[in-house]
Amino acid sequence: MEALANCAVLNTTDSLKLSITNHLRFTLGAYIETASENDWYVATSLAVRDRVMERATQSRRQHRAQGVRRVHYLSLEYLMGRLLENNLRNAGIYDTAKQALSEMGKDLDALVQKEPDMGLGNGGLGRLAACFMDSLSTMDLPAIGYGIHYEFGLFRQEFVNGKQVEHPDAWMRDGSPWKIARPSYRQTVHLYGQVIQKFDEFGQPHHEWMDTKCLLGLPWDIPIVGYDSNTVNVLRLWQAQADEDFNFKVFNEGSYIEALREKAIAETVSKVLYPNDATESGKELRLVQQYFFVACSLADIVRRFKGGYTLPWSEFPSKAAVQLNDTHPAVAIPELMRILVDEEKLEWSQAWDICQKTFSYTNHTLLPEALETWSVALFERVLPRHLQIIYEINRRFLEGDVEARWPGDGEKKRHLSLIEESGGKKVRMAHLSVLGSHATNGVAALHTRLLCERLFPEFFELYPDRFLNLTNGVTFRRWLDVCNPELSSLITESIGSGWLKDSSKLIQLDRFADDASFREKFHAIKRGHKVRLAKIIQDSCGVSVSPDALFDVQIKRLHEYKRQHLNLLHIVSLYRKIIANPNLDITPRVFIFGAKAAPGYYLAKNIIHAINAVAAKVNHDPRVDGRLKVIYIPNYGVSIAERIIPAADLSEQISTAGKEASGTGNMKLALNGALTIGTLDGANVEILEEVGPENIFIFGLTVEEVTELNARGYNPWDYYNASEELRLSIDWLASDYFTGNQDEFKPLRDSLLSHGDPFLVMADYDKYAASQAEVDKAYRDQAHWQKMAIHNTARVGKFSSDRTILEYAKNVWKLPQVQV
Ligand code: GL7
Repeated sequence: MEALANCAVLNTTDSLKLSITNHLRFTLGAYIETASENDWYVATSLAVRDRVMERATQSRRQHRAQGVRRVHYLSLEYLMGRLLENNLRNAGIYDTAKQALSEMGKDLDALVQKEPDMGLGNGGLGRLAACFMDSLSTMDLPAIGYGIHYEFGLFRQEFVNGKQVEHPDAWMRDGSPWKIARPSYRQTVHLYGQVIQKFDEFGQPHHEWMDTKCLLGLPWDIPIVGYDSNTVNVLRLWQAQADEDFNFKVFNEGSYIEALREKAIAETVSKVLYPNDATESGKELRLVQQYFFVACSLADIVRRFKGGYTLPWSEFPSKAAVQLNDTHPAVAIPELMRILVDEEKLEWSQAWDICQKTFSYTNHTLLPEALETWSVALFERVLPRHLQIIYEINRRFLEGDVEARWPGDGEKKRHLSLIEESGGKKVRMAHLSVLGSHATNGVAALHTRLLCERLFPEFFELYPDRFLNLTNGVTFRRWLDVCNPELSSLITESIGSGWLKDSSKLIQLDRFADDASFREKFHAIKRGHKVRLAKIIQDSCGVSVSPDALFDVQIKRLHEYKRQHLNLLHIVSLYRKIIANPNLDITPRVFIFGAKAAPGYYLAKNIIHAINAVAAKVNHDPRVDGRLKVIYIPNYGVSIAERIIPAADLSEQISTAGKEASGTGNMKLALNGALTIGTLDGANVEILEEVGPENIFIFGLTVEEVTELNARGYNPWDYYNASEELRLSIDWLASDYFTGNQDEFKPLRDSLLSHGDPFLVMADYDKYAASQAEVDKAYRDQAHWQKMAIHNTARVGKFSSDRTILEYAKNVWKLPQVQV
């Protein structure tokens, strides 16, 4: 029987062909002759899934049998992108599948494009979670990712007259072959209601949370295939459902529509991803989303603990580590306390000890507007028992450790309290996260230093051993092997295989920088990607660009601190120079942007409009004669990033120093041989250390200089008045030249001048322009440029998410690697 089942999932061409045809016929009910491309994509994915699910079951069984500790990664966002090609390559059956399909007259590369992106995240934080899932499986670590099964992911971006317009992203309208419903693990979640104190027969008080509203959470599992590993972990995403299909009483009274209303309301909880990046909006639905997925996930973890072993609760942390991806899941801390104290009747102090041993917290930002707080009034209404628990945690903390360290110091207590008292009481989720965890980490060395020195100085003083740095990384499978298979093959030909799983081997490529024939191949691969991207640009933007121009790329969320407008001002200035001097000798460049703005972020949207308006002029001005092109590729996301990154020559990482916690796009671009122009911010600092100062363009104010300048009193007008180039560029941009309306970009101009230029664009402009002039010069010496590019690829092995994940496993989770 088993032999029969196994031969149906062999990794041979014939077995795959059989699986695909069977899925076409029996799962999809399609005729092979008339099946659509989408049918073929689905059938192929299901054939792959069959092979992978077997390994998922084996992995689970083995982890359970060995009773090993598991990590549970809690994240409100997972930016997975497409899965088919990634899974085929990671499972080592890409070539077999390509062959099988080609024997059936189908082109795998075309089918792969049929898959919609799974865009359940906003930016770096969500994509990091996806890279981590890949590394956890690849490194054979027992793990489960938990999140929300959003019906609508990040909005689709369109430009109408150069302005961003948002459309819903119905990524799973046609279902998804990768997800599997697990109705037997459904959970019930309580919300709202009230808390009553009751007493048992011995006069001991306890709390009962009653009159609650109920929601159901249905889990969907997505298998995560490791590269060259048998481990298949799962990503478990919760979908909200009403706890009764409809209200029979109302139904019987004849109001069918009313009866279904409650159901519709319940389902809104997992309906849509909040489209804000690094900011929080304090909305009730968002708090409900957070609690919903946290409560489902913890109940799932507790179910596994109770079902699998008969161990005392003190052993819980030895079986389960829980990582909080930012503060979004921080309500897990009072939720575990509630389970342990109210339901399992543990002593408070024992429960608290278990909590702190179980949780660890990653901070991803220092931006004050991104540090989550919840109004106490809202919190009390939605989660009354959790608020009581938070108060009790706070009371014990302030009267205990804080009082012992700083006796009678009210000021210190105000700083450290979990409750912010000024301007309407608020719960500080970052404080709760630090206090409820045994480890708090930043995501780059500089960021961690600032975390300890500036964001949590008192916590750091109290608990110095709880803070550590874990510099971010990216999976080299997706961000090199899948998106740049040509370069991946060239590397393997040159230094052998193995580097995809042990990125420290990549350094062996370094010596090839001096090999002219290698440089030629490296360059040819880059050029091939530029040709391909040029075609995409032609199709999506209607602009033709030369693959021999320098491709200068800024791809990331649109945010003032990331300073796309600094880039834009430089473009405007080049445009002016070309018009002023028709024979200007300048390296032809294509400036490529990709970025979505939060729908309510008006200034960010104004910047998008400005870039598009400048693009429209520059690209069609005969005086420019093709020397400059400005391209804004719409609807930036994982799949288009996979096309842009291998084609980039220059990587723009130009945030105000101290603002970008790490960045991960910087790593992906360097890995694919793009040179960085950047500030000493986030992980750029470490990229500089790795590639060497001769292979990167660093400019601008340092963190210390930014602090000093602000303390001195920064006045952007000084820079405006001092630099004619800058002044004319800004005034021209804000004139009617680009849109016919002189007020169109007033918000942008005002932000830089009358509103004080909070991100120091003006202060860094001259140094940026000078650095760009160096880039211009350097690109003319192609042999040297290629050398620098090869050094970048060869020297960024540190930035593999495998390295990051192994550091988490060793220093935070204490997890074993388990061969399946
Ligand atoms: C971010 C940081 O801004 C970014 O620098 C970092 O690389 C990423 C992953 O650690 O996390 N923080 C944040 O709130 N978002 C990020 O991308 C949205």
